[in-house]
Amino acid sequence: MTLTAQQIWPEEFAQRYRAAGHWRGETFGSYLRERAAAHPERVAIVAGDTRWTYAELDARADALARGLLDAGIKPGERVIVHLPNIPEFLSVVFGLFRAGILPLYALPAHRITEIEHFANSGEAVGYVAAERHDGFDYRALARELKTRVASVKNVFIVGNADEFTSFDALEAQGRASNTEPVPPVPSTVAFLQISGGSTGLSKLIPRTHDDYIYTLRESARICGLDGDSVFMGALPIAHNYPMSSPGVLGALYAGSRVVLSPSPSPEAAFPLIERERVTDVSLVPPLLLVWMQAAPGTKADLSSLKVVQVGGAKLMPEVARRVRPTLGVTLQQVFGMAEGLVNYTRLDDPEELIIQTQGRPISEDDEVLVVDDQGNAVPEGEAGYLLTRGPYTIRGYHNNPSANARSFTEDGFYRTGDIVKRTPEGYVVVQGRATDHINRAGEKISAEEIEDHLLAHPQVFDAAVVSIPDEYLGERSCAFIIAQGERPKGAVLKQWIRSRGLAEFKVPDQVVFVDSFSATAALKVSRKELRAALRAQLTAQDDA
Ligand code: OOB
Repeated sequence: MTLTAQQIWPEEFAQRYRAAGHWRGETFGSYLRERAAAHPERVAIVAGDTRWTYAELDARADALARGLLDAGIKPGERVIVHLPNIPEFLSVVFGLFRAGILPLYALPAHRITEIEHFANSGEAVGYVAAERHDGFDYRALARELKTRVASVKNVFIVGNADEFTSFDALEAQGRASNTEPVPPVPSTVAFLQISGGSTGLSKLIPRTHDDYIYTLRESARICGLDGDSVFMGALPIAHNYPMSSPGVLGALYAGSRVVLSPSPSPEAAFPLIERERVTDVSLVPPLLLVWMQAAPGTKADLSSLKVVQVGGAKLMPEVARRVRPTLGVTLQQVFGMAEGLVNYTRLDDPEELIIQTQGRPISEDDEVLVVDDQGNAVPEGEAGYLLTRGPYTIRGYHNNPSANARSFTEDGFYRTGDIVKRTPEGYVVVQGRATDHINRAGEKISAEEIEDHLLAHPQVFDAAVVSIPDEYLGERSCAFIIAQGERPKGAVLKQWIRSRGLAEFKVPDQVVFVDSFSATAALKVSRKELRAALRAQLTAQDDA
């Protein structure tokens, strides 16, 4: 698959980004090969008792590339990668990259409804999963997926594969093969990431080798990663943030060691930090709170930690202020999006900038506009909608003209949906957002998507899903329901969402029954205004 005309950067921009040295013609396959040649014996990945050197990761990626091509998957085709934080995540994505096959990343929490949507919209031909994770059997999901989406022909399972191809068999086959993968073109799409799904279903985000590797190189530099760094992947690494800001891929770019934690809980992560002398980790705000609560009482030695990054959702300044005293580390705020733009506070910034802002863009070529409803720039220091374009922000979603018409301006700026202010130093302070989704501990939930599922329940007449401020999660989801006839129990509706094959984080935290949407709310013309009125109503009750 090559980029469609709509998605490609106009030639004058591409030339500028190349001339500036941002796009250097590297590919994922080539950078891993170079690192493996430079320091073959250095440990690249640690997970449990597994330790792979750079040479080993490189060899496994080669074998998997051959195995995948021999299985009949063609360069340019898409394979869904639905794996938890295990080493095979990295060997298979590098194998796919090397074969020119595109990984399409799904989160471990996703279930059949989401995976089916990704498979259809990405026309996926393959699916890779682990046998089980967190008590869920992904083989059952694979079976269902194959019956629902005819294009999915190949299923590879890490562990006991049952009727599917085992990952070990795939790799062994590749080791014995002479197939020579053709290196992909750096300016073409390397993988598809998924959007937070602010309106309706998740959209697919096409990222190229050139643009994404630029962010890895710069992120690793900004975050101070080098051959002595030990980066922990604690959040699910399929997320753009722990994958690339600088994430596991940025750490491997820098020749650092990656330690994968099976869970981000202090119980799992702290002993690993001590054992592997972890120096850097990325967290979301609620996890930061849990870590700060657990750190003073832990027996584990956390003294190796140097930098804790926090992003994905707004970090409150009063929490930010406690990070250095509690954990003895430098805090780095990260405000980014899978569509592109990433902002970081710099490690040597004055403490107040680190505490009060969400940082500044990676690149001098990131164009950032803060505009009002009419699209005019607001005066410095005032809040407005954040628009952006640049050397690693997409120009369009995969195969989605209607979303593209909504989300991009005619001159190629991405409408982030975030409301921000800018400081005189050019740092961004996130104020809120214009789009109607719930940011639940960094997981984005589309109100519309959940409302549609609720409306499918026979006892639901109408539903509005809104975000409610939550001390721990940042935001939680609340479903306002007008029942059709007898009111079902809230728990029944929650179970209904689960039974629809959706990720657990999308199950409403709270269900509130109302007889009607209040007079003011009902008068509102759009769903968006209705949600805002309901949110205000509940918040007012909570305050009373
Ligand atoms: C990251 O990526 P996504 O695609 O899951 O979500 C992007 C959205 C942003 O538009 C913004 O609404 C919110 O998440 N967000 C933040 C934030 N970081 C992300 N809101 C307030 N403060 C922050 N620090 O979440 C993501 C991707 C790459 C790096 C970091 C985060």
